[in-house]
Amino acid sequence: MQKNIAALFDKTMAAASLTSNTLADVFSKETHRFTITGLSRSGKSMLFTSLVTMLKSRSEEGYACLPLLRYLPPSQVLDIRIEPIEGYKSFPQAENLAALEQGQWPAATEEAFGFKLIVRLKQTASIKRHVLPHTDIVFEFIDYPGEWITDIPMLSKTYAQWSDSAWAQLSGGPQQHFAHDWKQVVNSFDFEQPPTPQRIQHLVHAYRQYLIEAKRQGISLLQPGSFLLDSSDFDWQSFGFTPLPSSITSDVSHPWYKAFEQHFGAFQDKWLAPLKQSIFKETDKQIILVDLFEGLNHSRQHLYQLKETLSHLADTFVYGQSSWFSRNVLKKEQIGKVAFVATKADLIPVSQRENLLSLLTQITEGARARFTDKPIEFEHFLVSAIEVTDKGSTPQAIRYKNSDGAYVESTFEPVPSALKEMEEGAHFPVPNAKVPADFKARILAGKGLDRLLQFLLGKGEQ
Ligand SMILES: Nc1nc2c(ncn2[C@@H]2O[C@H](COP(=O)(O)OP(=O)(O)O)[C@@H](O)[C@H]2O)c(=O)[nH]1
Ligand SMILES: [Mg+2]
Repeated sequence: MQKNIAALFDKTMAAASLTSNTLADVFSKETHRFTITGLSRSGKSMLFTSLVTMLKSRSEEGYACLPLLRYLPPSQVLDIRIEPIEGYKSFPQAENLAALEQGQWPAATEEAFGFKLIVRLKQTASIKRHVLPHTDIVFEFIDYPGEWITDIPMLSKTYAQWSDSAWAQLSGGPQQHFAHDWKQVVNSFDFEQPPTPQRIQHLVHAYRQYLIEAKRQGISLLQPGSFLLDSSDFDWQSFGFTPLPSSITSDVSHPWYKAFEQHFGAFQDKWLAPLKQSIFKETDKQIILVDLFEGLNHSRQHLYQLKETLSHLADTFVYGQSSWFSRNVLKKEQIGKVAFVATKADLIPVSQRENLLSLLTQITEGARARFTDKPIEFEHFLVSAIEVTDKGSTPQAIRYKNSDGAYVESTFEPVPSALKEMEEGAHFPVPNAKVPADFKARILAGKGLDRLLQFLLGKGEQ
């Protein structure tokens, strides 16, 4: 059954506006909505897990790790609470920690989860202090599968436009090497036969095999990403579609064109439009997580492809809904703030992190260029949600537990600081580091979260 997620989220919105029913609440509550977003495997879920762990450790164990001490000083903070957001399943913090305990990474996200962070501050202005003892600042975080985000741009395309661009896309770049089987299926397919559910399923399954394989091989622009998830709310088993050769998409009377155009329309109306409404809502600040290691591990072409993907997604990432821009930037005459954050920085020695930052800045170039005429300020920095590696015996080395559980040292060539420094055919092997037994201490030792909190909590001052 198709769940009506639009209705679900409308309920949440209504509830949100009703809770502020006392005067004190109206004046003492400030809600900020943040998008911490990124492609699948960019490190969203791990980052949320770490943030919640750090905050809980502060409020439950009184242990304030450094970044929190600086940005949420105990002298000002009365209390920090984590609560569910109505209408969303609660973030699987306990499951994620249980996985880490077992030496495994948190499971891939297949649906949306939400949580609120409520920071209760002491009221500092003396008049206000008599009326209201405190101010609550509410931060809302939503975690969702990265596969969804790459589908949002499909909303503004017709089936034929999408099909032609997807066909061209899978015929070039590193992904063309994984599209052979799919193309062969299409070449030997008899499109004179009518599009029955069985024949459609046959094509959809072949196309899905391509998506799965390309994803495994580090390709980032895969549409529809929603088809990659087994437990998708969109019923791609019955309403699936695939790109078709232009000989078919150029003939609007072709039965296969008609069938896929109809399914594509259902995908847009029943799935993408409500999804965009509910998840990619306007937010105060955006943080876009970028994993550069998948690309470094594969090839320079993969990094170019990542750059292209980020540029394609720039509108989705930065605007969310187009109202975000007008509401938060134009009306308030503010400067929009967007941070691009490279994750998993613990996978390379500290001495190489400068290069990684420079590479990140180049990878986001195309995305940023889409906003040159807008008052948006971009920041770049690195994080590690968990510091799984240790310093090595030289500045070029790190130590970690490898997949066999042996504690090893690896010495690194310099990370390329620009795409042109990476040679054609070369790749930068990334260590396959295991989740260590002392994971909790390593979460609290994560790097860059202070910068992230500063970005989130800063009042937007320049
Ligand atoms: N070394 C290291 N690996 C990380 C870190 N964060 C994430 N990872 C790896 O990246 C994978 C994907 O992270 P996840 O948070 O599930 O990404 P999501 O798909 O954006 O939610 C994890 O399974 C880990 O292998 C980090 O801070 N350090
Ligand atoms: Mg996830």
